Amino acid sequence: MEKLNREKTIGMYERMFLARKYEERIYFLFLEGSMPGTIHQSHGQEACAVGMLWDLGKDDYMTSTHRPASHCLAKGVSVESMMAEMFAKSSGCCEGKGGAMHTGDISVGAVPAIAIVGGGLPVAVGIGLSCKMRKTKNVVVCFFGDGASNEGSFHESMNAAAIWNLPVIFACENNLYGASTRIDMMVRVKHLSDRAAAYGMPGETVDGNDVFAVNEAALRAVERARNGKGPTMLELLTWRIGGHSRNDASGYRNKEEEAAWRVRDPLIICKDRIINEGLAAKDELAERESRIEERIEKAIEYAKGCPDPLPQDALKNVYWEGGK
Ligand SMILES: Cc1ncc(C[n+]2csc(CCOP(=O)(O)OP(=O)(O)O)c2C)c(N)n1
Ligand SMILES: [Mg+2]
Repeated sequence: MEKLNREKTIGMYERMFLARKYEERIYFLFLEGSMPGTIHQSHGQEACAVGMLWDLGKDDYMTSTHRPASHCLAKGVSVESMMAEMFAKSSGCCEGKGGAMHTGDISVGAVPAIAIVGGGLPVAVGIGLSCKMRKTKNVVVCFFGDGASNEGSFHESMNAAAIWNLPVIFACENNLYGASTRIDMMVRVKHLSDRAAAYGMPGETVDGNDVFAVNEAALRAVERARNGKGPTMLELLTWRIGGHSRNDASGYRNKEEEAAWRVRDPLIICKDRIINEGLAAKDELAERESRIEERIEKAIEYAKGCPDPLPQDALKNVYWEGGK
């Protein structure tokens, strides 16, 4: 096992903790009825987001899904602008028009999330083509779920990225379910990463709850992409702690399954390693955690106090036929 860098390791832990607490607070705010819309949450999948995106720059891109909170926070979208978006405020990262399923901020390379399952894949390929044509050396990380890997857009996008040798990293978060349907009812390959071979690109299955394993695989894939060696597919094995969406009690998963994944919580795995390797003591981490919790509470207060969007701005930044 490689020796860990203190600053980076603690930074990755803090980012995962931020995403976890953000999602926990959103859950309660949502149940309270203070937020409009719906939610698909990413608790349990934080290591995929943070491990994949930690080493990217603002000029590198990320496309996300209907479950975008961890991805966006990991790419550097501010918690304040995300919170304001959740309250549908004009200071939200999408001016209050996107909501939970469409968060993003292009100024940090987070393409506003695309909630159509499989919809982000061709967009990522288009961005990859643009990077290649402009010779920018930037890369695109494209997140999608196991369910999305059965969409036609997955196959077409993988093939296009391969034949054009594009700097795209296909990051499949295999959380074993597409809504309530278990993966083994939907595919006959052992590993979703086996599908990469069909398009002539490397594919790897990684422990998606171990931020270090994800990050090592991401660094290999990013290096290939930056050096003109083309796309990679990474299958990140993970598990969502919550239900599919707001009203899902996950009755299709059993207690044993839940217990087995709970002990593999990505935050616990990361924290244990930080402590075991002596990078930080428990007290230091607790202090850092409480600063993050304070920041989230402040973001909630800030968001609640922001103005609502103006009716006359309803069509601003909306592209429609006949619009300007
Ligand atoms: C094209 C399309 N079909 C169906 C839906 C409804 N839907 C939203 S999420 C989802 C399941 C997606 O599963 P997966 O890709 O594994 O992502 P996960 O929810 O597990 O993160 C479905 C069917 C949709 N948004 N888009
Ligand atoms: Mg899934």
